[in-house]
Amino acid sequence: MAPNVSERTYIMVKPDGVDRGLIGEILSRFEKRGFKLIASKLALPSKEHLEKHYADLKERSFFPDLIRYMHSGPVFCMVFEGLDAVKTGRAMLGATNPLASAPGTIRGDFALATGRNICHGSDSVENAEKEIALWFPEGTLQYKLSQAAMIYE
Ligand code: RTP
Repeated sequence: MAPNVSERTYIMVKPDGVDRGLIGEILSRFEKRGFKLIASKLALPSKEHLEKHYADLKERSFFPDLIRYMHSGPVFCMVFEGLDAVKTGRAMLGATNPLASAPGTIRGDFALATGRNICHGSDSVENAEKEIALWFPEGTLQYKLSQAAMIYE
């Protein structure tokens, strides 16, 4: 079976990452890895929008703090496409708690605390599709990278 090079993942630089000037660094890591950027924007989401994004966590004790943190400034929203985009994206982010994140991962290089872990990445293909629909109701782009043959066999 041909590999699925069209898998999509939703990656979001959180307010602390935007404030610390890490948008370019994070975007660049995904670009350099070979992923194709098919949507991006800076956004100031409402609390209601963030509650939808994190709906699975609404019973957790940290939920109010999480929404407050995510609502403290702009976020930078991206959709990347490529082979195993979800799993590889999570590996590039590192663990939820930066203490458990290996150096070389985004959180392992730039974060210290779980509640300020600078970047979000979808945790399953199903959630990626839901998150892309929530953050990019206008849709994503379709185009070919001229270097695709140098990234995939
Ligand atoms: P994310 O959704 O932001 O990519 O993070 P994740 O999958 O690695 O972790 P998840 O369990 O979905 O938690 C979402 C975000 O909530 C904050 N959090 N705080 N204080 C705590 O114990 C705690 N646990 C999670 C983090 O910002 C985490 O990324």
